[in-house]
Amino acid sequence: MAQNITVPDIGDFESVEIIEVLAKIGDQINKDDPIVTLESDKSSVEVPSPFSGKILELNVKVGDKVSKGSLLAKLDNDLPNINEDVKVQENEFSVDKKIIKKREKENINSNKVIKKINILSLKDDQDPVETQEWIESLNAVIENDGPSRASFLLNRVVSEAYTAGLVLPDTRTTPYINTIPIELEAKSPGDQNIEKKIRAYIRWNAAAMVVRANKISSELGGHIGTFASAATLYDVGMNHFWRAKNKDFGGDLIYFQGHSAPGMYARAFLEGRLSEKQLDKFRQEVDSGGLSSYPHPWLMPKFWQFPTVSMGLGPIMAIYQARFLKYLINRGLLKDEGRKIWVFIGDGETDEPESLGAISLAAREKLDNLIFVVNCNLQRLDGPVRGNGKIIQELEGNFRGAGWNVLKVIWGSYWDPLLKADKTGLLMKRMNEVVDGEYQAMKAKGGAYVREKFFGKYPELKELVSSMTDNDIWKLNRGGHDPHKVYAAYHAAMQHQGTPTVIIAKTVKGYGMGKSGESINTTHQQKKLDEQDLLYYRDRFNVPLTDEQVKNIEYYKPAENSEEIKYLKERRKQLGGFIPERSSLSKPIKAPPEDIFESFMKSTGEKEMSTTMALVRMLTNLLRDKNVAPRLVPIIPDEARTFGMEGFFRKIGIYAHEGQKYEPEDSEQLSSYKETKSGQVLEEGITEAGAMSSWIAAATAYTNHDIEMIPVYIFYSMFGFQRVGDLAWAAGDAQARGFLIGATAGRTTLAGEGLQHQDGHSHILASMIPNCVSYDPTFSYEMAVIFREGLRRMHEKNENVFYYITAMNENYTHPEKPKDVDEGILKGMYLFKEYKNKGKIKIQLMGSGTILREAIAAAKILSEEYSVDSDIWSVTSFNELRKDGMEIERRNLLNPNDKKEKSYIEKCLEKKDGPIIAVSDYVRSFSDQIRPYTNKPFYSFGTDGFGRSDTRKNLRKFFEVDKEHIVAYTLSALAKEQLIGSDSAEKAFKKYNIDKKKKIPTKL
Ligand SMILES: Cc1ncc(C[n+]2csc(CCOP(=O)(O)OP(=O)(O)O)c2C)c(N)n1
Ligand SMILES: [Mg+2]
Repeated sequence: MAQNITVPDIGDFESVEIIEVLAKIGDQINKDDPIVTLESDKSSVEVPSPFSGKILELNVKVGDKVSKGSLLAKLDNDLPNINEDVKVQENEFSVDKKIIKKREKENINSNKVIKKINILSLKDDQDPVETQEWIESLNAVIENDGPSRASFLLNRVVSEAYTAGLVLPDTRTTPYINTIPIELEAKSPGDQNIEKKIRAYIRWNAAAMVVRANKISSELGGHIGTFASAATLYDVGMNHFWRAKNKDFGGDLIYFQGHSAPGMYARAFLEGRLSEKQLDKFRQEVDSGGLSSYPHPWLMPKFWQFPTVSMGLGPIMAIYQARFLKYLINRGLLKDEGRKIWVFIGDGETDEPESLGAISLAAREKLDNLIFVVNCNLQRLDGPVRGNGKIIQELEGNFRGAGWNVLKVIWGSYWDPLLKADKTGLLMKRMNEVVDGEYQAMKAKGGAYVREKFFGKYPELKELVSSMTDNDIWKLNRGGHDPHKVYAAYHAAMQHQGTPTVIIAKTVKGYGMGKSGESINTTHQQKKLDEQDLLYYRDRFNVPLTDEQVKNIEYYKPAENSEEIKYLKERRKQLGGFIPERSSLSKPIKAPPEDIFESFMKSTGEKEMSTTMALVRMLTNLLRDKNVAPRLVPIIPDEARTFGMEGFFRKIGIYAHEGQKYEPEDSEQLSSYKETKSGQVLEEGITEAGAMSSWIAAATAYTNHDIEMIPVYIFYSMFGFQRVGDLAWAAGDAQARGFLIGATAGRTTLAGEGLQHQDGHSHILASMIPNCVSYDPTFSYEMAVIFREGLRRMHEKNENVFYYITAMNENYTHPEKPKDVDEGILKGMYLFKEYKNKGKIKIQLMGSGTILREAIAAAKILSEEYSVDSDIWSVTSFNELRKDGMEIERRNLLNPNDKKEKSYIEKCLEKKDGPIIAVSDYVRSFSDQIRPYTNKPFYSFGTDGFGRSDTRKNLRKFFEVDKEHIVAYTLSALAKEQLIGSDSAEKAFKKYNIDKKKKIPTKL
């Protein structure tokens, strides 16, 4: 039966142009295959076929204008629905049944094991008997009906109380004790004696490495106190939990706290992965073979995976990493192997907005593959910072409020008997009331002090510890230093499902460092230990070194066949290999055929479009390439519609781990909002830091997941590098591969939005990142050549660079690509047009982005009205030209006897006459960058100063980059060069009403 295919609801648009017809008469098509592409003045979108069948008639051609209801084609759809017949099982890899089963089996059934509630008669209890009755009833419910029923009852009581208007208990925080009761602690299968020894050696070697480096020069710096406080937290993970990447498993991903790096090197030394010589080159990297101060994949590309030391970036990148892992699984690109992402951060680091800024997302997305470990040593750089509060409680409130599973590991096993013996609840009360500043002081001042200040507050508590010596009291340990408690928490975190977990562990900064740096305010800076300190450290952890060896600060490594080394290696073998380790087994993506980009090389004729639209069309075309399509990850933090990307919603779906639970408001429309579990678009919400973190996760998937992805993150250019520049720097370190698109770019191009929106410097910021390749193209063919080359370099040739390309929202016509300009486009400049008929005087006119068009217009005026001819250069990248210029100049200076090499700019300009006039929509320093390599008089004009809202025309006049200013300033520059008299310039200033008294825009 013949079916009509008509234009569906396309929103507010009428009479939109058909720019592509994607089917032919006789084609057999599937439901949802695109028939035509429509383009309005803002976006282009494909129209999918509502049925499958054979095309009988095509009723439209390219250039036709259509509206809702217009007939596009006729289809014979008597045939069976091909789409349904060959329906690919969605996400065939997404669920590995074995793993689910294993997880189910391992999952602690909280209904079975539960501790009964202790009846404590609290001091401030008005009616202890009544309290006892309530608690006994609760215990009876737990015993007879299980904890779920008990929880239900409690929740009911609380909601009834709420309805009755009662003041409810504050449930953000729980008492200041461990979350996991002793009865429910999973026991470590490890040999505690051997593990203790291994930990001691690692501690020693980590400290020795820092001290030895600082013997060479105190400039080198380093940290001892941080790893000293975190050693147990890392050791338990390394010995029992973290599974490495190998041929059978993707590997857990561990974000190490940046300045705990010495501990990781010290372990790698015992594992035989690093030599003594390498340890001795800690922080001495200039000659190769040194160890980087912190985790830097750029510097140690086979070791470190994640750059974490800029505080806050690790946590947010890890959250989006966990989300991206689920994305890959839900899209069927990766198997679900139950991999986990572990993130180590300091309590001080949690003050960074990025650290906690995305924790709600982690809970909302049900990232049960994510485990945070916050090392709360109650200190930052100069001390506690918030000594009057309790960071553990503060964090518990934040994470619980966000919906995380919170496991507090506050007290070590030595406290267990005391807590058990505390029948009055006073000990817990005292634990709750002491603040961090006091807890810190206690660990600096010894057992007698703790007896007096902590237990001494209440006679009952003093009594509780009366049989203990000061030394016993001093030994009362913190949870984060107790391998049993840490093991139990990690075990519980591994089993937990449905939400992310945070383990909040209490430790001592500089643990074991004694007078030299244990829990004192200067611990953080400690990088030198004198002889006495070293001897103390050795004794504290029983490191088998003689006094002499200690004085020489020798490393300690037991023999290969010692039980410690055998144990350590065996543990890692069981867990699949070493961690950290960086590798990539991903396969390159075959670059798409040239014809995908063909249409962008042609003139658009009268038709106007923006480079953003051109790019979006390019992406739409790429979605038709079978190699590229599945790997594209469009990331949008902002208004997709601003960038004309709404066509992607329906076509490839927005990623939503729970699918779509509602019928969208615009469900009738062609570009309706479609959320789906296998969706491809990451529509992030308004979080540039989050979107950038997603981009980094996708851009490093080639190493973290062994799959090459092509992330394309589109944002308002002003909210890119300026906003998240440090993440971009980390992306460079991590060797990200992908596209950053600074859309609505330019200080005079995003006209009405004003000062905070108009970007005139993102390219300068991009130029600072060594492996960022950046372009400011004007025409769609330039955009196409650049994008195609980006795909080839990054994703086919696997070069570790990333691309920053600015795209504009100004609509204009685009010419056909001139001949033989591809190389110039990529190198940064090419001759766009030459005026050589009229004048004797010539200028070299350079322009980029939208302001190139002002230069083109100015060249025409100069030639026609002032007999000044121009060579017009389209400069696609002042940044790339600068890189080349710098390199060639350096080479020439290094080789004064050799024939001088020419930079690309010199080659372009060597046979060209006249001064250079360079213009862009960016600050002058953007084009000024190439000044040293031109050997010609150089005048640059740009948009220095704060932006403001107005029309493009007025803004360009204000910043003096419109065609009139270019003409007048050029004439003045020529006068200065004594090539013409000054009267032409004066006339031009008058003619164009240029107010000479107006202040320079940087002062306005
Ligand atoms: C963005 C940023 N700001 C400042 C620093 C300098 N810095 C290094 S460590 C540190 C203190 C960290 O305290 P915390 O997170 O509690 O770690 P701890 O050493 O106590 O485990 C600071 C401020 C940094 N690395 N990154
Ligand atoms: Mg700290």
